[in-house]
Amino acid sequence: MKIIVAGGDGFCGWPTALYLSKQGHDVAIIDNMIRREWDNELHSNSITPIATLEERVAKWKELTGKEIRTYEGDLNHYDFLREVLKREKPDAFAHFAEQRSAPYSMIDRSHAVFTQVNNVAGTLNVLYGIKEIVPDCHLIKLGTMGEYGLPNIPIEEGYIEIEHKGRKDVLPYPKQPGSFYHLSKVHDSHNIMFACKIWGIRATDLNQGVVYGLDTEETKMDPVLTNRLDYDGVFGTALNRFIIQSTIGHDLTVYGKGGQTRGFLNIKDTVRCIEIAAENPAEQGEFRVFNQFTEDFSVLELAELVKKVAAEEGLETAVSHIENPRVEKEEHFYQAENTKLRDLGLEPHLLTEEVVREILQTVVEHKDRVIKENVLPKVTWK
Ligand code: NAD
Ligand code: USQ
Repeated sequence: MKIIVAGGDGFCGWPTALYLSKQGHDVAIIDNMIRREWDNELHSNSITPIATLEERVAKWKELTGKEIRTYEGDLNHYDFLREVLKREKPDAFAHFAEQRSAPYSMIDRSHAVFTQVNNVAGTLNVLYGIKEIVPDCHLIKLGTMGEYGLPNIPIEEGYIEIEHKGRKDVLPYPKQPGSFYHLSKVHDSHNIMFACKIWGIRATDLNQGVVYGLDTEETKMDPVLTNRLDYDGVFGTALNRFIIQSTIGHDLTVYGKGGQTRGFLNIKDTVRCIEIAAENPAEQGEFRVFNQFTEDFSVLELAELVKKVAAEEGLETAVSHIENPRVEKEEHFYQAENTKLRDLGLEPHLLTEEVVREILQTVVEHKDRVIKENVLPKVTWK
């Protein structure tokens, strides 16, 4: 298949582009490199040194003979997007290209506005581009489990059957997101659902949980193919942050009680889920939702797991309950469905001590790159 990976220079998009290329798909990347600019803005960095996109795709070609075409530009420059769609005529458009940090979206008014404009308008442009140029193209959109929030009932995959005043209907599952970033994903979902209904676009919304790990078989082939890995208080995510904190002797930063429970998955499963979605496209006019995570954990469980593995590796570290910079529930019910991707063939890489050890051993090599002032969270929700 011809597949565009938008956001293909990022943490999830880069390994996905490589994996799809290895599987024999014809891949092109769109990215405006803004994630690298946010590192400059925040005086932060990826703990792993990362090559430029040009160096990355050149190395991939040298090692495998496979070409990944690249287009540097912004989804919000519609003329640029149209030209890429006309040239590529993709069968599928895997859309990772958004501002994805909840704390970044909560810095101040301008970061909240930027996040929603970048994400919501970008996706709207993609929808118009598909309608206008490649109406049969399957949109595979990265959403988030955080769209649902934390209801006191089980979370379904996208839709719920409701009986109200004697009548029944299947309706979009209620959304209670917890940041202006997570809200941007809800707005995207509504726009995509509407576009499917009125224009017959085919779309899959992948409500992804928190992704951990950094390597896939492909990114490990050469240091130039190394993936980025964030650890700072803005872009770093729970398990990855804890592992990196343990390598520099920092206390593991559990926010508040640590009973916050989320769905998680290994980056190795992210790339496979995109392949599964692409190879089993939604029907014309269908707005399909898959919950893309493999296991759920509380953040305290993850911190305890990292502490144990780190100790076995000779790294003494403590779990610290620091004041929660977010407004969120710290103890709550959590039960979410995730059968649709498994039914289509996903075989999860589950989280074991061995997996934590492997990530830890990789990041420990780069621990001198950690900018220590960036580890504690500085952005608050209030
Ligand atoms: P990332 O920031 O590492 O990558 C996103 C890429 O998109 C970056 O390379 C950035 O330069 C590019 N980009 C952003 N806006 C763009 C625009 N307007 N035009 C062109 N390129 C643009 O993020 P990631 O962790 O790889 O996440 C990818 C997607 O997956 C996001 O949509 C995110 O919301 C979703 N997701 C991520 C996680 C996670 O734990 N990382 C979990 C669930 C969902
Ligand atoms: N947390 C801690 N300590 C930390 C970091 C986080 O206790 O050092 C807690 C947070 O308070 C939160 C939970 O861990 O309760 C998850 O936070 P996170 O920063 O790991 O993830 P989140 O902000 O939810 O965002 C990440 C990605 C985002 C994606 C989302 C999936 O950055 O792009 O959409 O995970 S989900 O959480 O399912 O919405």
